[in-house]
Amino acid sequence: MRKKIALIGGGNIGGVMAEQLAYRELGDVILFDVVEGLPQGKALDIAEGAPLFDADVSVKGANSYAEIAGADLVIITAGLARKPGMSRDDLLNTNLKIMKQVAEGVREHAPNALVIVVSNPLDAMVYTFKKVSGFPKNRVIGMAGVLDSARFRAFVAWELGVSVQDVTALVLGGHGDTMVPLVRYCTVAGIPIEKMISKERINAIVERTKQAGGEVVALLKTGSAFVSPAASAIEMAEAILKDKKRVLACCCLLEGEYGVDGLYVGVPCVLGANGLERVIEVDLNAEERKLFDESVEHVRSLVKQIEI
Ligand code: TXD
Repeated sequence: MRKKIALIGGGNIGGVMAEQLAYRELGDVILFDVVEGLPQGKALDIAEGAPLFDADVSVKGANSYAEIAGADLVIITAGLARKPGMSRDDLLNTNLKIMKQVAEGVREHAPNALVIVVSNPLDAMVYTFKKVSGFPKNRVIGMAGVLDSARFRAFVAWELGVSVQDVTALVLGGHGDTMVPLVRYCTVAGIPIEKMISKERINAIVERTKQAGGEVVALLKTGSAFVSPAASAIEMAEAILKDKKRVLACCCLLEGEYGVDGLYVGVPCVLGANGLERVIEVDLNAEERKLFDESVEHVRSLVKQIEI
């Protein structure tokens, strides 16, 4: 029996996820959006391409939450994306209203689903979904660290002219300018990058990682990155759907871990069939701890603006 995956938001990221999830036969896809015809048109287009990937899955579009009934996994991208000159935080008020509506729809029609939140500002949106839905913390996880870590890995691989496959990296903290790429834990086939790249180049790579989202927004001008975010959400979805116990940087509800209580923050965790299976606490030196705490405080200030 194939899993049922509901994508709430049929825009740029939602469309790419629907295509990738279907063609990799990760489950039957319901693409939901408030715009009439948009999810139905994208779903029909993707479904008609399925024979080219030997993909025997159902892909449907929907404008009614009733059609997500019983979904096993829900991935939420509903909300506005940034335009040039905007920060992720600028999306808070608009996307907060949308997220509350989405949380109510998912709570009513897919009460047992595992949920991956993608919408920005991510740390505040996943917190909002958790509060409104009342779902347990293992079933509500935010996607940001997988994308930020992928960007960090790509920049390191390009710097060294090595395979991206051999670069591992972790980016912790909030999904914004205060994110914390952990240089000490970044390796190429186990070799610390500090033994392969100069300090100034590492600093440049760290800065580019933090600004990578804005770099794409400035080039696209009409929206934000969508292929790599879609791929990142699918990395998390696959870990859950296949019970892979992946160790990934995800936005999780901390209840004492890292000295944080009651906030969603990006940390390493184990993802499997039960969603968030456990948070992994890595040692942070004084400098890393300071940067992490600063990032947590930024998340806290954002969440303080939310009334639920
Ligand atoms: O790493 C990350 N987490 C970020 C997330 C990476 C990149 C993009 N990030 C955020 O994801 C971005 O800032 C947005 O907040 C979301 C979705 O980005 P996307 O590029 O997919 O935005 P689009 O193309 O505008 O799609 C959003 C869709 C659009 O089709 C709207 O009609 C729909 O959301 N929408 C709704 N769907 C359901 N319910 C409601 N209320 C609703 N309102 C709008």
